[in-house]
Amino acid sequence: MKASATAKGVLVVPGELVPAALRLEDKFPFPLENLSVGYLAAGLEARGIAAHIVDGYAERLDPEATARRVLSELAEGDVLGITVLQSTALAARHLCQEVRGAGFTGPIVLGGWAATMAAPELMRYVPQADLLVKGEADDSFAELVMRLREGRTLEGVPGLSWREGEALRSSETAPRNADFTEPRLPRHYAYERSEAVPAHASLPIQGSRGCYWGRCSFCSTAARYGPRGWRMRSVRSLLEELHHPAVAAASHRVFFVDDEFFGPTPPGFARARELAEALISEGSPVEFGIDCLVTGFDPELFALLRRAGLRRVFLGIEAGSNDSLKTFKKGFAVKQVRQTLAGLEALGIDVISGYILFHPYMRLEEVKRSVDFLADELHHEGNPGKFLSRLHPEQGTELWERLRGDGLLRGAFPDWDYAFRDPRVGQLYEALRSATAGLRQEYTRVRLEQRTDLSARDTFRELNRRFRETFESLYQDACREPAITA
Ligand code: B12
Ligand code: SF4
Repeated sequence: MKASATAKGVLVVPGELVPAALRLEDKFPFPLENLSVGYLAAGLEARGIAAHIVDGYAERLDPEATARRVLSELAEGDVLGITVLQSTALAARHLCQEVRGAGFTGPIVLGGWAATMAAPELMRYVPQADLLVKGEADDSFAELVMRLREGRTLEGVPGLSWREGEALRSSETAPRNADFTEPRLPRHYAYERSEAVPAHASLPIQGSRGCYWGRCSFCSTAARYGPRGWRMRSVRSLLEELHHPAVAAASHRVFFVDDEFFGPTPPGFARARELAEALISEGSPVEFGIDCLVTGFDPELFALLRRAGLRRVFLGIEAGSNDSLKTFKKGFAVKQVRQTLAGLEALGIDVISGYILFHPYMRLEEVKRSVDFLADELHHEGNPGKFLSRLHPEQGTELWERLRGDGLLRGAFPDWDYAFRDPRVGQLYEALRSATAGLRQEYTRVRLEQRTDLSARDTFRELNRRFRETFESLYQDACREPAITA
């Protein structure tokens, strides 16, 4: 594991193993560019180290194509850094196998969410990797590359783990959260070649890190940063990024990828007001979207944000049953969801809803309530697969720990799964999946035709009607089964 004195950093977002036909960002104007590698590249460049980015996800490269692209950029002696989510660990492993198979002997470094939440498991899962950095690595990755270039000791790099024989050793310097009031601006690499970004995608901006609420039981952000672990950027710094010539020229559509745009805290609400007033007084042409909690809605503030360019809000609604909301520790009830949805609709702001229909602790009645809420109150006439969305237990989250403690956790990293506490819920899920496979295929077919006409909408409506009919019948069957709790 040697880096050359002039090593560059090659940063990679792994490509999906199976090219997905319908990804979230195909339906919504989410960002495609990945800020993790954008911030790391800026950190390297600030130290005079060249950074090259290969984004297999954004470019829809499969693992083989991602590996070929990486190998065409990677010189022996460079440092390869890979950002890994739990869902992309398999693709990351595949990439490492290909790169080592092609003879690359330089350092391979893993980082990102999976590295932070499940360091030993990820290092065991990807034996080709030499090093792993936990936490925010805006500066520590550049520090690591510098030391590798100069052949200095790696001891003391914050959050670093390395191998010693079979054992995994970790630095005594814990990962540090970057100072995020006035951060170094990330490299918006996807916008350096405008044809690389689809027209409907938004440019990502991160206005804060962590989430002040920080309690939701399924959420990796809550597990990583904890309650009150929120840091916000100043308005000055946000405007600096929005005014940057490359950003201004590249996109009139921006998405704040903050987990929770307002914190939610009084300083966070005050910052949103200050930003909105600044954008309005500039006559800014930017349209933007945010993620926020249902409880963050304030009609007067949102009316101001709407004037400043707010057009869409991603709301983590998650469920249509109060019991499920309690299991998720969302801190609000279905009644507040209704009020917030009505308020946003009145202002003409689009809602993108996060929904987890099935989870391991739900009772049968909760399934029925959540299906009805999604169909009747969220006016869902899209993908029938949304009714089959289910919790993916992310390692280190409260729900993952609870499942482990209750003996319901199944599988292994990164493919964690679970048994439903009420087996009837699990059986209903499986029965629905197989009975509605045809409806989901039909939906995918129509979507891939990219039709936006009324007949496509009628087809979606009809598919949803048939889905509910099937659901009602299978739900009644499930209710007739005796309740046995696992
Ligand atoms: C915007 C977003 C999306 C967008 C855009 C993704 C993109 N291209 O960036 C869309 C909607 C497409 C998306 C999709 C998904 N997402 Co998403 N997403 C986010 C969100 C809200 C922001 C991402 C971001 O820009 N972060 C800002 C960067 C700067 O932070 P960071 O990633 O932590 O990076 C820092 C460190 O981790 C570290 N680091 C990161 N990479 C590396 C690499 C190396 C080598 C090193 C040394 C360090 C390092 O240094 C960075 C700088 O400080 C995050 C939550 C979050 N706050 O990150 C969820 C999040 C990453 N998403 C998540 C999930 C589950 C998904 C999906 C699987 C959802 C789904 N069911 O389809 C898919 C996966 C798609 C994919 N293959 O990438 C989870 C991941 C959980 C986990 N434990 O793995 C998160 C954390 C949400 C959550 N709280 O649970 N997502
Ligand atoms: S509000 Fe969002 S980011 Fe905050 S803990 Fe809940 S799910 Fe996570």
